[in-house]
Amino acid sequence: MNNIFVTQPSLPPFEEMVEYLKDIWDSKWLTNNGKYHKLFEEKLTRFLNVPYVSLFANGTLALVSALQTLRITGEVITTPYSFVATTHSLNWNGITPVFADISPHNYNLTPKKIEATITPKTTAIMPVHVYGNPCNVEEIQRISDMYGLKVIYDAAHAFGVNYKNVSVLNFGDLSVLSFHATKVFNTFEGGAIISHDLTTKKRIDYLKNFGFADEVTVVGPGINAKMNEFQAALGVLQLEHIENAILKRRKIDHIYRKGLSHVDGISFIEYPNDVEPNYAYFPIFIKENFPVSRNKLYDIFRGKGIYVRRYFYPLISQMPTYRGLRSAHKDNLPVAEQTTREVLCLPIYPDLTIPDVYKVIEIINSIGMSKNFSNSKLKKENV
Ligand code: T4K
Repeated sequence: MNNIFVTQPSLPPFEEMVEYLKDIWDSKWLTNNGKYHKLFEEKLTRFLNVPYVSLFANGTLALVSALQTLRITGEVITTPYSFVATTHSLNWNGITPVFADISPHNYNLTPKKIEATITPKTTAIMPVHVYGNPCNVEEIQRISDMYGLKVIYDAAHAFGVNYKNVSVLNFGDLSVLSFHATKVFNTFEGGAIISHDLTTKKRIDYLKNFGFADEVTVVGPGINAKMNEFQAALGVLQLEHIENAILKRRKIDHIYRKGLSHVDGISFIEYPNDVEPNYAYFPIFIKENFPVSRNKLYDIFRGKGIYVRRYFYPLISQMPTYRGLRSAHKDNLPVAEQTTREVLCLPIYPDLTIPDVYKVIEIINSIGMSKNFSNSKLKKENV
């Protein structure tokens, strides 16, 4: 029995990478803004259609550095419904995270709750485009303008996502990407900060290189967060394949939607018409009228070698490091508390075979099927 994981990295053909490796070996230039770093940064800026990209060793270091870049202090309003790195990046900067609740429609921070959470100590908002589905960027901008707050988007899931025909990375003061192995676009590990003016980009680039502005000038408490030449060369190559990879994800997403739409007690994300998604995840939400609980379904899948995941469970606000915060109290976060109990992310990645997609659908259908519907009918319809 072949195990199926929630995701699997997309990689270019090995032979294509070997040529780049040979070149790096011959040049003996391995890191510190080398030739591939420059090339990847240029190509990525064009591909994403954003003003400036600064490459990073990973997304977490990019988040930590984004906060340093804008000298954020005090309290930052953020979501409990994310990967823990979002809140950790605040903690590493000595900032107090203040959790606000999420929307039951897109699972992102609710602007009204953000506004209600602002105190004199608030300096910024750190929302996450969860599953790559854009936050309510216009409302968040309005709040940021009105209260004089910075906005740093954790856009780790939002590579290539467009909103109203522009990259969602163009909103806020800074956006942070992750190129981790499990992401839509990967460089093994990697990340980036998107900025909107050259002065800010320069400051980011100093900070990720120990704060060096030149050989003798250190402008801040920088860190070593540089992307190396191997990662950058892989990034250049991955860009050639990313559009095809997203198309394959889209096909799987569509099959799941069609195959599960007849099941009572299961809901999934609906993307608004003005969003071009990247199909990074396929979360389903198990409601009370589904015959088994979310955790039971999780166990059933694992028993069959299908390693679905509960992104995001537990909530960050439930973790020992953060649960003592006043804003972490469950009464403050009713939607997040419910969502974390219901979510299950199904496998989705470009090389997932269509028979395996049907296998996943069949397991859910066999438990929850109600309306006279069968998988063979689904296949005949050729969704
Ligand atoms: N902000 C947000 C919103 C994020 O989601 C993340 C990362 C970050 C910030 C931080 O960015 P980075 O610093 O990571 O660049 C995974 C990833 O490790 C993590 O990067 C990601 N979010 C998070 C949502 O998912 P785990 O603990 O679930 O990873 P793991 O190792 O269990 O992998 C999941 C599955 O992927 C495995 O069951 C099999 C498959 N896999 C994984 C790896 C690493 C492979 O097939 N090959 C691989 O190399 O956290």
